[in-house]
Amino acid sequence: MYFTSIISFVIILFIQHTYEQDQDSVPNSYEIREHSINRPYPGVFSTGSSHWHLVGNTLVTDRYIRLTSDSQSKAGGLWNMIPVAYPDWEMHVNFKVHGTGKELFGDGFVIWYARDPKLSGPVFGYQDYFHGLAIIMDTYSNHNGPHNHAHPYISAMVNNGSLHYDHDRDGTHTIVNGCEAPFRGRETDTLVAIRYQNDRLTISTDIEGKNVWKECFSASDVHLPSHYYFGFTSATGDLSDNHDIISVHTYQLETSEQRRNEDRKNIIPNAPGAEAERAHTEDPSGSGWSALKIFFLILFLVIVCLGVGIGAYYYMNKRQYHRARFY
Ligand SMILES: [Ca+2]
Repeated sequence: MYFTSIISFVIILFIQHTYEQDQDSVPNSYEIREHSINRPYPGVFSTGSSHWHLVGNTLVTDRYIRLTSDSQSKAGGLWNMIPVAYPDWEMHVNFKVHGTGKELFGDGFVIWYARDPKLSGPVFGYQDYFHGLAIIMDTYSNHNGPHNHAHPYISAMVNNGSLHYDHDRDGTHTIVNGCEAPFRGRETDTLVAIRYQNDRLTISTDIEGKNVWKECFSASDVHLPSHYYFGFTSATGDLSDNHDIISVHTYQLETSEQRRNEDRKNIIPNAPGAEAERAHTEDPSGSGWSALKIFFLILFLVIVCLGVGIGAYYYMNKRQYHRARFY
């Protein structure tokens, strides 16, 4: 008992020494420098000594980290290579999405808490069927019809590797929750906060230059393991935009002792409150007629069978009548 107390004391001293306490931004929390990035940016990226890695077309200037520039068919990523060992956290991301397009621009970017860093693929530059959490900052509306909404739109998706992100439906088939947030092309700073504490995910924005957080949504029953990685990816296709990360501040939040002692490493990401995945269906094209056609076909076959049956009955009766006469 005495020994564990000493160990705890040493750990507390170590935490206070290593992490800046930032009571102003998030109460009862410590900023984790290893999971934060700010100007001036580190001198090196993507080396053995750096814990921030760049993927694809990402470029760094002294003012921003640009995941994609405003040109077609670009994809880039920024990944932190130190797994998140603490269960509860809050991340503040200062970002900027802008470009020359007035009506047509896209596609947006994603903030990841994912098992496998540095991959690339079709989901805003990252792989589909991923493991973890995606906060999707979607600027282009691919989908019109039921469940559609205005863009830009912020949504969350939790995946255990089995779900497909459907761009054609803007991910509405797998969404945990979301909100409309006109963050593109703002003159003022645009920020998003992602808080994950006690299995509750809360997204807030500060995009109106008021220095106030406004809740986008909050969802309970979101289960995420520890030891995943933070990352940022974006991709352009026919449409394009600049997708810039300006700064990231990550805070370790207070965690109950019970939660601290849980084996959180092996939790399978899941969010039972999310939309049940719907099959990708094409837009209606007169499928109602096929049932009617089947009905008429069956009716026709019944009439034919009846006709044949009645005909055969009369034919047999007639033959028996003839036989009776001759013998
Ligand atoms: Ca979209």
